Amino acid sequence: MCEVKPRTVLHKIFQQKDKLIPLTREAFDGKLSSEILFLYGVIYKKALKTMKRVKNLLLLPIAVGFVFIMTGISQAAPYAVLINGGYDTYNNNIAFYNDLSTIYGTLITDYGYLEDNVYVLNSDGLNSANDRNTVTNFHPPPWIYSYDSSPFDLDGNGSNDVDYAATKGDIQTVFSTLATQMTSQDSLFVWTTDHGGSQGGTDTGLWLWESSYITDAAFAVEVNKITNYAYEIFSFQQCYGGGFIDNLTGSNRVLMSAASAYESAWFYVNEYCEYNYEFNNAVSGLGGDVNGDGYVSMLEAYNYVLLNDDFANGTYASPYIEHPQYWDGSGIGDMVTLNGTLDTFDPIPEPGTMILIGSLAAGLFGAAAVRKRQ
Ligand SMILES: [Ca+2]
Ligand SMILES: [Ca+2]
Ligand SMILES: [Ca+2]
Ligand SMILES: [Ca+2]
Repeated sequence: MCEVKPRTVLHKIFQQKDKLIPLTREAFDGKLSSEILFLYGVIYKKALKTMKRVKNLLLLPIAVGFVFIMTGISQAAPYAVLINGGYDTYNNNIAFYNDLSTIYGTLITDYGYLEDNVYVLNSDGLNSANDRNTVTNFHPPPWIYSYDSSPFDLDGNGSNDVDYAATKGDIQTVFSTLATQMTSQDSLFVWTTDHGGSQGGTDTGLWLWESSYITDAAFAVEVNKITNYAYEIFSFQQCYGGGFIDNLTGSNRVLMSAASAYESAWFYVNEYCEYNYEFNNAVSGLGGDVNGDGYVSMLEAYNYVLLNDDFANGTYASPYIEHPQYWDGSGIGDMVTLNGTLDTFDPIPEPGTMILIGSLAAGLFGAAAVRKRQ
C-alpha cells in the first residue's frame, strides 16, 4: 500500500487547474468537476486515514475546504453557434474563415468548450468544392483572385470542426437541436460573420451560402426555440448587424454588433474583420480584463472593442466608420463571460429597458485600404 501525501496531491490538483482552466469559473466547474470529485474522494479518504494515523489535525481544514469547494460546483455547459454565411465563392473572403477559426480556437482552448457543443456552420459545410476567395496581390493592384475549399479542421488538431453549411435549413436544424439539449443552467454564445443586408430601417438580415438570406426576424424565430438557458451572448459582425438587436432583446441576453442597423461594417481583405479581430483579442488571453479580476465580462469586451476597433476609434475617417452596438437589458453584461458567471450574477426574469450604446450613422460606401462589405 502506497504512502499518502495529501499535500502532494493537492499540489497536483492546482497544477491541473492552472493548466486546464483558463479564464472562467464555470469552465472550472463544468470541465473538471468529475476529476475533482474523484480526487477529492481520494484525498478525503486518505486524509482521514492519515489523520487517524498521525493525528495531524491540520488536515481537517483542508478536507473542510474541499467540501466548501464542492458545494459551488455545477454542471453548467457552454454552447456556441458560429456562422459564416459566405454568400458565394467570390464574396466569401478568407478573412471570414480566419475569424471563424480564431474564435473557434478561443472557445476550445481558452474557455474549455467541448467540441461537440460548438456548432459550426461555414459556407458550403462539408462540401469539398471551392467555397472561399483567397485574394492576394494588393500592392500594387490588380488583386488576384484564387479559390479553394475551406479546411474543415479549424484549429489544426486533425479533427474536423465544421458541422453544417451556412444555410437556413441548417440553422433551423442547429437551433432545434439546441432547444432539446440545453438546460436552464447552460449558456449560449451565438457569433456570426459575413455580409449583411438591409430591407430598410432596423429590418436587416444575414447573407447565407449560395446567395440565400435570413432576416433578423426569421433568425430570432430560430433562436427563440431555446427556452432553457442561464444567459445568452450574441455577436454580429455583418453589415447592418445592429438591426438584429431589436428582434432578439430578451431576458439575460447580451447583444453586440460591429455596426448599427444603418451602416456597413468593415474588414481587411484577406486578413480579418476588424470588430471580430478585436472582440477575440478582448476575450482571449484576458486581453480585455480591465479590472484585473481574471475574467473578461461582456461589458469589458465591448469597451475593449470600442477602444481598439480601427473603424470605431478614430483611426479612419468617413466612410470607413462603424459604430459597435451593445444591448444589455437585464444588466448582466458586467457579470457574464463566454463561459461562466461572476458571483454577483443573479438572473433577472423579465427584460429591462433597451439600451443602445453608440450613435447611429447612415451607411456609406467606398473602398481604399479596405474593402466595403456588402
Ligand atoms: Ca468547401
Ligand atoms: Ca479540429
Ligand atoms: Ca431588426
Ligand atoms: Ca474582468
